Amino acid sequence: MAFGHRYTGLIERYRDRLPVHDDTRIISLGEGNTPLIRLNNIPRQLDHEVELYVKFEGLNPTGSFKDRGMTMAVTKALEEGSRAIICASTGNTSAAAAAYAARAGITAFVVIPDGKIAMGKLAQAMMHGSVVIQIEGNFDDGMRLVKQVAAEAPVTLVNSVNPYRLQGQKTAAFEIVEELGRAPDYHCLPVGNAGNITAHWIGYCELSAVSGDHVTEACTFCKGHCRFAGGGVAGQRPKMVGYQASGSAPFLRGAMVDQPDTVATAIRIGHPQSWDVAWKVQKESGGWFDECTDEEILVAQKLLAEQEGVFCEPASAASVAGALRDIRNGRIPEGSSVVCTLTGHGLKDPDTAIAQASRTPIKVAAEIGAVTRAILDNMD
Ligand code: AN7
Repeated sequence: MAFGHRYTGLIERYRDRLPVHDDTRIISLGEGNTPLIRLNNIPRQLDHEVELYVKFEGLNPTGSFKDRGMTMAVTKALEEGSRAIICASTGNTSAAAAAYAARAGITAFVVIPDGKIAMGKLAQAMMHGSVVIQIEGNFDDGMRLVKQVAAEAPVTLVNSVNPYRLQGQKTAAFEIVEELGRAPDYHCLPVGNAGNITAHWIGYCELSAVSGDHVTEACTFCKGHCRFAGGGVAGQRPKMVGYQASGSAPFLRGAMVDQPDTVATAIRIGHPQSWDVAWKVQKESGGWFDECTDEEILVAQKLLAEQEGVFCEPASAASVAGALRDIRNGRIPEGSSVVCTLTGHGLKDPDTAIAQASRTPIKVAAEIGAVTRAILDNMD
């Protein structure tokens, strides 16, 4: 990058492919431009040769991929004259909504399930000054309620049913193709509402399109907002693979789940908002949905933290848990390039991390003999 060039977020970066005007006031916190990290230690232990990357979306300004969508949603809400936004959330959407509303100088109302939200996310929503409404119900109840509110009150709904959200989130696919010089063979993501897997597919489709027209059924979900830029590798798109937590896996059950449950609270969602379009993504891309148990998710989270130095939240680890299983069983063939999206940072949920860490702190006296002993006892 040239001297004097300041990265100012993904709308500026991809302005020609996003629905903004020259005079649009852009609300940004410098989101996007996240690292694509090639895993070294984990693949070495596999019998199968693969090129495995993680796109670490936990390094966005509020610690999750939601910032990509929120910069667009809040920018457009402001442009349309809105003074307040609202969302239901399992935590990360509320953190992003709260931060971008603060930046824009408008009010955020966030509706969250009482108790089932990770501590870091609650801290963010509170600290950014949003109005936090805890309901005695789950995310799906909250979603139903905020849709009703937004239909009546002068507040803009910023859940992923807002088409600008997916427009922002599609830019993650642009970054990946730019870095790899091509689309990966497989792109694996955790799935809750299935907005993000859809957004990525829109991004890949835009890049692979040779002409300026909607080429896929899924893309019609952009509701006319996307601009096909082409310029990518024509026709080359990944197979999209979505992993759900077993206790919250409507795409595996083939029907909505009324009492979703999982340690991965971010994806504790039983009634996905992007249900129909996500099935189209799966069919068009030739990918699949699968599920991971809570245990598999936590094992993968710990593996990434201990062996690669990458700390993601439990929901994010579902992508790697599932990918590793599908690499081992050959569903993802040898020689493939695979990108797993790590959707959120591990610091979001310190309680789950501390509860399962391999080593607990060793308490000793503040004295050299005791400290030395602790070190010698724990040398590998
Ligand atoms: C870390 O914050 O739905 O399939 O309300 O926080 O696009 O829903 C969060 C979702 C994956 C699932 N990983 O993405 C919310 C919310 C993390 C998440 C997902 C979420 P979608």
